[in-house]
Amino acid sequence: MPGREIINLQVGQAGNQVGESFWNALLLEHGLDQSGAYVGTNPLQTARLDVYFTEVAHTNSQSKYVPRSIQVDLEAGVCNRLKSGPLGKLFRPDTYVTGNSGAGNNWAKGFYTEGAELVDALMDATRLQTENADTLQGFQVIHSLGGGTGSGLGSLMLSKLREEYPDRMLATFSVLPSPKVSETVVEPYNAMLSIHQLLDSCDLTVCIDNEALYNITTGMLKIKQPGFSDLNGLISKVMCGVSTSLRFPGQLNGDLRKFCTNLIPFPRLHFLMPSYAPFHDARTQAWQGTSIPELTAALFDRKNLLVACDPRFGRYLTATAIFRGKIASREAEYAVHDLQKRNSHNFVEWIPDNISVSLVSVPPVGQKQAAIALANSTSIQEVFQRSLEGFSAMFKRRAFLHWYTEEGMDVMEFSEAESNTKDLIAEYQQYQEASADVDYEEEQEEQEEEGQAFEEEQQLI
Ligand SMILES: Nc1nc2c(ncn2[C@@H]2O[C@H](COP(=O)(O)OP(=O)(O)OP(=O)(O)O)[C@@H](O)[C@H]2O)c(=O)[nH]1
Ligand SMILES: [Mg+2]
Repeated sequence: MPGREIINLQVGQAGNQVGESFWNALLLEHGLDQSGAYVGTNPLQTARLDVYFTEVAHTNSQSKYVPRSIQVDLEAGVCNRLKSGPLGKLFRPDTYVTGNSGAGNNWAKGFYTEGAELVDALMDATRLQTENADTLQGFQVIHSLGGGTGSGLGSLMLSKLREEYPDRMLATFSVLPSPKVSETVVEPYNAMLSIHQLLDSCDLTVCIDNEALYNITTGMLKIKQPGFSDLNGLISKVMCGVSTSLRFPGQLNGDLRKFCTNLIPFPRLHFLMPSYAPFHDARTQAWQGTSIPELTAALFDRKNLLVACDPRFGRYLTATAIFRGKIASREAEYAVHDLQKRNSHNFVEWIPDNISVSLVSVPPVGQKQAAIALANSTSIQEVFQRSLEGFSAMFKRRAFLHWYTEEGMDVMEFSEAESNTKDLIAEYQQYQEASADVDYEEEQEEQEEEGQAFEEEQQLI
């Protein structure tokens, strides 16, 4: 039986702020008010509410739906704002886990010192949630990679979850730092130390790049000085979009495991890039294309990606496109396959049928139709390259390292993170260049034969 419940964990400032935006959007889509009471009319809204919500008896006649979510931060400020904000009554009070120091943008504090002190409480809160789940499918983590808590404690938490729930799926929505949005100089350190962990300790990472969000808000949406709420509005659209197949009945990729099966051909290459269309310009009320082929073209266009890289310079290993609203499935399938045919050099030919298409009749609130894609493209190496350059420039001179070593971290871990990221970039490049002509088995045999010949030669000598 496929798994059902997902537990959301939002960690650190970005995690909780993005999380608030995500839950707000989810409430609207499922016809729930801000206290979790159902006020909608469409039965599709309630069919799979149990994926993200626990139903609790509220009054005699009505239930309340409580998010299956844990809110974590090493300082209490952001969580306190959440508690006293419009969603204050939504979350269970015992699902907040906070410290009082913060990690001061230091990954080592999040992973080794301050965070390590909070992680047991965090796992206790998680256990309370898992014990109430019938068939848990897995966890989703929302965090940033540039600070100290979401990145460091987020990584520690993932390794603990992997240890305790080895057969459950672990997905992350990870916000990558950009100098256009933040001025903290050590962010490339924190990001790369996190990527080093994410490679092993989770199954799927949806990459959300503040650089791309900044470009979309200032360029396409013409917002002069975008704030986090502008960026988070875009993230929640995408989070709702990619989770539609988990939240509405009868969908392709209906649980996290199927998602991974179809999108992740190699376990390390699990960093996915989301895209969305149409982006809506609130001021001009302009729509960025309405026909299905236009929506489809936008999904595979660099401008609509939430990751700052250019897919034209890489190749798609896999992708999934989700269309929302009243859209004919034949038309959607045709548009996607037509695009793929016309740009076949951008898709690896050794994974046939590597784009899946699904349809959800419920559109996002306030829109008639929309489309979302999640792609596994080798061009994402550009993002890792950007982090690596920022990292290596400082690491060469050992700049700012004392902040980390003072927390007991070994410099070796920095070197390992650097070489692991270099390897990852090389792996993407290798699959980008791989063609279907090579017979893998033959290649393996040849290599073995060569090896044997070499050994025999050695023996003769
Ligand atoms: N998109 C988005 N990015 C954010 C938000 N808040 C912070 N960031 C980014 O996240 C990074 C900083 O991480 P935070 O999430 O603030 O840090 P933290 O996890 O709370 O860790 P510490 O405060 O260092 O303990 C920077 O790259 C910021 O630009 C947010 O609400 N939305
Ligand atoms: Mg913080």
